[in-house]
Amino acid sequence: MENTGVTVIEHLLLHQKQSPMATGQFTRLLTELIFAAKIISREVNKAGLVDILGLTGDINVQGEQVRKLDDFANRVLIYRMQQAGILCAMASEENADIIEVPDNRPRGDYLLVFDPLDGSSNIDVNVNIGTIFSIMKKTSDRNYVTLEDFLQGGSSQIAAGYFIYGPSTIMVYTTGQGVDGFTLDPSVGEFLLSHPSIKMPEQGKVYSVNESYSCYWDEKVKATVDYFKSPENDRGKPYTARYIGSLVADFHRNLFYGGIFMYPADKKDPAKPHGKLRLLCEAAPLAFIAEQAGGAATDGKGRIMDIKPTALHQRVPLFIGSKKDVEKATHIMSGV
Ligand code: AHM
Ligand code: MG
Repeated sequence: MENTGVTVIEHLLLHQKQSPMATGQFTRLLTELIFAAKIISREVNKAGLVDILGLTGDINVQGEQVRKLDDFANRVLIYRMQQAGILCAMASEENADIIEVPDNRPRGDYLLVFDPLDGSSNIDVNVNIGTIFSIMKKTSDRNYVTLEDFLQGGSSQIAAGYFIYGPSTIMVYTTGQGVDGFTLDPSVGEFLLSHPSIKMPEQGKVYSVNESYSCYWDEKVKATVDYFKSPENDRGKPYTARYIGSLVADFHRNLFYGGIFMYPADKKDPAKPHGKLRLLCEAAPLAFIAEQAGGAATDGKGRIMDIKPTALHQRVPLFIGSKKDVEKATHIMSGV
């Protein structure tokens, strides 16, 4: 008989069984999230066929134009997750403030932060995009949620992951016990375990950075990028440049092939004094995955996972990927 594989739900239930304290709430949360991602995946797959490409005409909290698919993904996630009865509140890259679960819906203790459609400038040209998520628990015993509840360091994450909508739709996630990847089999509508216990190569061959901003970089960033391009680096030959402009896709490639993704601060660009990427919905969840896969993530000085956020949409410089490559970048960045 055909080996039909382990579904992500079976995988979750197996882990739930191994944890005597588990109540099933977390499994239910991920089940809802997976369902929302399947809906988004379906819509992404038919994006060229329906009137869903292009801009909505709105500007989001980040000052960027909102694309229709961005908006669709955001609304699906908010709606499904509000109904689930496991969350007390959410935060989305697209919304200025936290999103509370309405009073008439049951609430749980979990907090969900997400980037509904990362890499959205690529939507209209059929390049990989993704949904990034981070799950935390409310630590206060107040019966309401405030911004403060969300300002937890990356190390407090209970789980983190992403869905990448590419030639296949893949889910990668961690709960702090390694990283597993699941591929959506569209014929049965299930995510099947395709990449168990993912390990990132200790050193890679790829560097990913938007080099057109080099005129805005300070000397340390320039020296860091020059290192990866130099034939005199630790590899003895230049790294290969790969930059998709979709963080989730650049990260996913480097997770398997090894390498480093960099989005440094643009010191001279008033729009990006702290880089572009957001700590809570992009850098921290991917840092959790990178570390669990044997990689690393820093802001050029210290671990992303150690940064205590001060604002919901805080941005950070990001150096993430293979351990040796990130260590090298951090070493050069800190001028040691
Ligand atoms: P988004 O979440 O609005 O799509 O923005 C984040 C994206 C990342 O996916 C990507 O790494 C980066 O922005 C690309 O930015 P740039 O075009 O400045 O290189
Ligand atoms: Mg993003």
